[in-house]
Amino acid sequence: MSNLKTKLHEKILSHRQRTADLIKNHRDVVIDSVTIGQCIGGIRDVKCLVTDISSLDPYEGIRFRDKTISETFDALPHVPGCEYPYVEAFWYFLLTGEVPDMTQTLAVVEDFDKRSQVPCYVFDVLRAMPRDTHPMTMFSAAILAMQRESLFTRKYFDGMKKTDFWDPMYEDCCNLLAKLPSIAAYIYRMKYRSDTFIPPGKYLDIGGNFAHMMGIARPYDDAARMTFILHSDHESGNVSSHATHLVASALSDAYYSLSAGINGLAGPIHGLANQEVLRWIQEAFHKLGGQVPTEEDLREFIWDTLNAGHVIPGYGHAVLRKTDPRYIALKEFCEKHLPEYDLFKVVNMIYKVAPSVLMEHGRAKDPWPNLDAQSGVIHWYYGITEFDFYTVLFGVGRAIGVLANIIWDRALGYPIERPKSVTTDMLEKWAREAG
Ligand code: NMX
Ligand code: MLT
Repeated sequence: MSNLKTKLHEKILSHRQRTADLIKNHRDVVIDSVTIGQCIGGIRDVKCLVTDISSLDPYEGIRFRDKTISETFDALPHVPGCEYPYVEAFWYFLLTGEVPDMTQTLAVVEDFDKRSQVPCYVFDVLRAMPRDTHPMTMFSAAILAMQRESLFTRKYFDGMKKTDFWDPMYEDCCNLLAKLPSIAAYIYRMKYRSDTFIPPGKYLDIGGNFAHMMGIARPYDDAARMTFILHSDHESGNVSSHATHLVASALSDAYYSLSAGINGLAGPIHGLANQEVLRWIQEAFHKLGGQVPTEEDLREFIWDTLNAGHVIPGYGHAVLRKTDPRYIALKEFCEKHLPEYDLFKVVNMIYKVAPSVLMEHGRAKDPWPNLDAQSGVIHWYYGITEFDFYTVLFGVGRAIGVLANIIWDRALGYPIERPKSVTTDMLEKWAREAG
């Protein structure tokens, strides 16, 4: 090790003790309006973000514009002959809080169709990247590459009134959102289907078009609609939403902001957990020589994972304290469309075993599954077994929520986000003063 690195390592070891002591012995000391525990511990539960797009109760789970998941699915206009609503109707609903009728919905479908053509240079950027680049890196790079298209940035530097900021932001967000399904499908087909691109269809909604471009037959269009809607928003404090909002608060445009949010989503304990769930299940199969695990096998495998110091992917949550209703909604889809599928049975078995193991382990505050525990099995069933693609599907959905939010951020003129930091010395002084 270099001198510098050795010195740094010594410093880290002694500093860790100080931080651990503050958390263990002084976590409830209040400094201004937060505790030392919140200040060091990921700002948990501090109420300092505003959004009307969705709200999250620890026991009920998500509401979109005050509607539960099933109320949302029931209220919005459905694609004729399909089980799930138009994603475009959901976008209208998230932006306005009003349920659109079919005419209003079809107007958004038509508008998105006009905005959906991806500039050729985006494909050049993707093709220039090594083919083993992670699909989330490709997705984020494609979004960032399009930043030159931003109307907001152009109009801002031309001179624009603050009350007009929302307008080009709206245009940027619609332009971006309309292109994401094509970009996602392009990445998939380039990486995993021998570079065979399927051009977008005409007069199709987002879900229908995505299934078409992926080359997957019905009812994958419904699986896509459901996936995009369920992953859209989870109030504003989660990493991808917060990162998007934070970057947008510097008046960075939608391209910069969404790319930042997608980078946050790519973390293994945030959105990337959906790929990790399938990787982990495959490891369990592998360990058992390809056999479907029994409950006992699974219990042992879960303990092995925990004892190795790893998390059980798809389980736990920073806010939720019961089974994620998005998990339930995905499970209902599986019960209808793939009830006898072995992998779905394994996912159910994990649900039966993992919470009690996590409770016995005693670390996780929430031993219940989140949506990532259930989403991958659906895509696997329809032939997308390349699980490192799953977070891109999360990302297309998440874009709907975070883009709706940053349009409203501009509309309401929220200021640049700038919390205050303190030093460990200060924390220790306040801890001493509090006794
Ligand atoms: N398996 C093992 N340990 C866990 C788990 C889990 N699934 N969940 C939490 N813990 C541990 C956590 O690592 C922490 O350990 P330590 O004391 O050593 O630091 C302890 O339990 C307390 O953590 P919590 O306060 O319960 O959870 P926190 O709010 O810090 O983190 C998650 C929330 C979601 C990051 C965490 O539950 C986790 O890592 N889950 C597994 C990964 C996952 O499914 N992420 C997806 C979340 C949803 N999404 O899509 O973003
Ligand atoms: C999300 O959908 O963003 C995740 O459940 C994580 C979160 O809400 O913190």
